[in-house]
Amino acid sequence: MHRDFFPILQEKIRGNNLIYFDNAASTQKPLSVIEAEKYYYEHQYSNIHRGVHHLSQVGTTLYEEVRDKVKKFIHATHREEVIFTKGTTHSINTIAYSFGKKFFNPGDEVLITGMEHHSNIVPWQKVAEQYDTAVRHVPIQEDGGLLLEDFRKNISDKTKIVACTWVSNALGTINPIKEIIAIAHEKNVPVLIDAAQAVQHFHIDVQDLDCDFIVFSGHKLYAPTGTGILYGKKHWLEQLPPYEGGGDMIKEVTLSGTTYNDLPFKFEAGTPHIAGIIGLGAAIDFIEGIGMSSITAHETKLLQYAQNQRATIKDIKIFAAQQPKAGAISFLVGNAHPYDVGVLLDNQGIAIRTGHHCAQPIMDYYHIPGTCRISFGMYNTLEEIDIFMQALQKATSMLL
Ligand code: 7TS
Repeated sequence: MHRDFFPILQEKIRGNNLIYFDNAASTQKPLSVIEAEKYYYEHQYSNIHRGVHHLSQVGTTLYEEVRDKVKKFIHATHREEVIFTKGTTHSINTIAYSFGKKFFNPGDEVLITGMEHHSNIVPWQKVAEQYDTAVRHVPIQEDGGLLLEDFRKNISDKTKIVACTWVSNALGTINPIKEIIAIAHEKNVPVLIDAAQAVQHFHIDVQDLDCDFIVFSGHKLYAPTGTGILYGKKHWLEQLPPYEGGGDMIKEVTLSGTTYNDLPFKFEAGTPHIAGIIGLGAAIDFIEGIGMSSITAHETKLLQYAQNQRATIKDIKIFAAQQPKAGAISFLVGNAHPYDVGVLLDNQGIAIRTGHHCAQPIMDYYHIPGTCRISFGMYNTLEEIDIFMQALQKATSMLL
């Protein structure tokens, strides 16, 4: 599906056709995204939001048009609810810092889950420590899911915010995020959704979800690295203090004090990754040209096919096999070390991810050092899965 748009898929790896199954780490870029960045640098480049000159105005218009595209893409109510960041990690750090500074007090609690990526754990721990606030978590279950009942049990008057991933990067599990948001809202607790592994796989509608904050990275959405989105409901963002200080985020600076700019600029200090954001706009155009629902349908077919092929691999254990999933499958074969499996597959031109996937609490829960993870993008095919299964058989027969 749409492979011709992605130049890198023509590459040979050690003489083999590249099979790229590491899309949860980052997706490859279509030519239109690469060209959009290149065109900007060749014909339109200068800094934005500052100059009266032609190029600065062109750049500002292009950059701000992407804000409107993102607003439409996630169905936000207001364009100023869309903040450009460097990525998911930067977005979560922004909210953890700003929300914590405004609302955390000793004895308060942040509720996360046992299946978060480190970037939805560590920022909360760092900020909570500062205010003597506790970070609690909803435990992961043996089947790779979370229980709604555990959210009900763990949200109390002390809970200031819930921060939860929509899709687990390490297991692929899709969490019942709408129900989680509803449970938190019953107790007037806002929710931040980490959509880093969701936004590239299915349609997001922030008004339908009623989430308070949602974050994701451009580079997992076929867009350039160094770009990300922080969406927040306007009434929340208006209340929060800025995270970083510098140019663009100010209204007036004197040597004795500063007043801050309005949304969204209050959260966008310094020169942003202008070319990257323009590339993000091109990626959204590209995805909308194909249609998110056809991407979802194609990837679901790949996932089901790959899970059904597991019978062909002796001693394979797929984690969270019964859970609804998007994008990723995590597995181990016998006692073969994931790293060894990864190297042997790489020798055959197949890129997979091995290790703890920056989700060490999940690995601790299962008492394993890591897993092998294959993760799909819109351009992967059933034939690639067949080749992968044969390569995996070959690799594990050497190791076991
Ligand atoms: N949250 C989730 C759920 C993620 O999967 C990732 C990156 C992040 C946050 C951080 O995103 P970043 O763009 O700011 O780095 N996940 C992965 C992965 O699974 N393999 O490499 C990066």
